[in-house]
Amino acid sequence: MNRPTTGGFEKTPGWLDWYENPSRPRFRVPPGAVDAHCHVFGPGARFPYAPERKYTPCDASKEDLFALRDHLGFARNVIVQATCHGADNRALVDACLAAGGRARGVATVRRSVTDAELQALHAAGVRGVRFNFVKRLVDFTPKEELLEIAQRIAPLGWHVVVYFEAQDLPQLWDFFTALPTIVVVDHMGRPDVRKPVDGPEFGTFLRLLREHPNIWSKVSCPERLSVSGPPALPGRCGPDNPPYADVIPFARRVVEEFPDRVLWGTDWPHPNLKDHMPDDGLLVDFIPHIAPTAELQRKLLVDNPLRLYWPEDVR
Ligand code: 0GY
Repeated sequence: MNRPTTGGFEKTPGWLDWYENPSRPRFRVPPGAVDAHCHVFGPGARFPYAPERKYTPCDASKEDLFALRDHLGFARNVIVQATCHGADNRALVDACLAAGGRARGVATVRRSVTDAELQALHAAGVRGVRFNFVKRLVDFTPKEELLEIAQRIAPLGWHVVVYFEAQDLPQLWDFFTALPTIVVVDHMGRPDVRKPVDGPEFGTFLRLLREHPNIWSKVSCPERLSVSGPPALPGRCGPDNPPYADVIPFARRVVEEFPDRVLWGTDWPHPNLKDHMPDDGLLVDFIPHIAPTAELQRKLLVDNPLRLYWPEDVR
């Protein structure tokens, strides 16, 4: 992969660049596997970062994303619009078009989006919109505006991806459960993994999925959720030395209880990590710890993302 560039923008202080030489994972993903949560950033010189952004990343180009896809053994990507590009989806669309059918997208749109613009996004491969409730990442958008967007994208067969933090779920519950589409929760609703997996906070999240069969979850971002961090000896990562061990019980619970409604992604290039940048190969080695059987792995990595993003390829 190339060295990260910045395209004339000044990176947020302390910004960690993505890992240049990820290890080759020991775990072999099944044929047709999808990395269902990743981003492209810029390059800023061609696709400038949005004026309203809360951080300025290093560039993370489509070429680098596709090289990572091939290195890790994935067949396809789902590229999620990152907040540093606001509602300007040009970098996302460019990457989807360049992928030759091997990438789909999740866009950010405003209420002002036209039907023609939605159609153009669909033609490029967009299949969802993302609503972000993480306060350090975005300014507030009124719920009625989001609901209006959801009602407009529903007839296209798109879904809504939501990103929020665990403590905010109770106040967002009514809004999420009123959405007229499939709803995909990013990173298990960001549980505090110091709290018990059987405790009330994660219990609320599990209840959301139990009571609402249209709600799915990404079991991604152990590196973001972990307090224990990566293993001390990454080279010896294995059954007795798993990566991000404190996240495993949470992700495994979700995979085992909702095997047909889970997705997994690298989250490359890992925005806003200040202490530690994960080796993406190690992230892939996390998968068998949360999806311990071949059947669970196939659902998580192939069947579920295909149903949502490439339904025309489901046999
Ligand atoms: C992620 C997580 C983060 C950022 C964004 O769009 C974004 O800027 O999603 C974060 O900072 O937690 O999924 O990429």
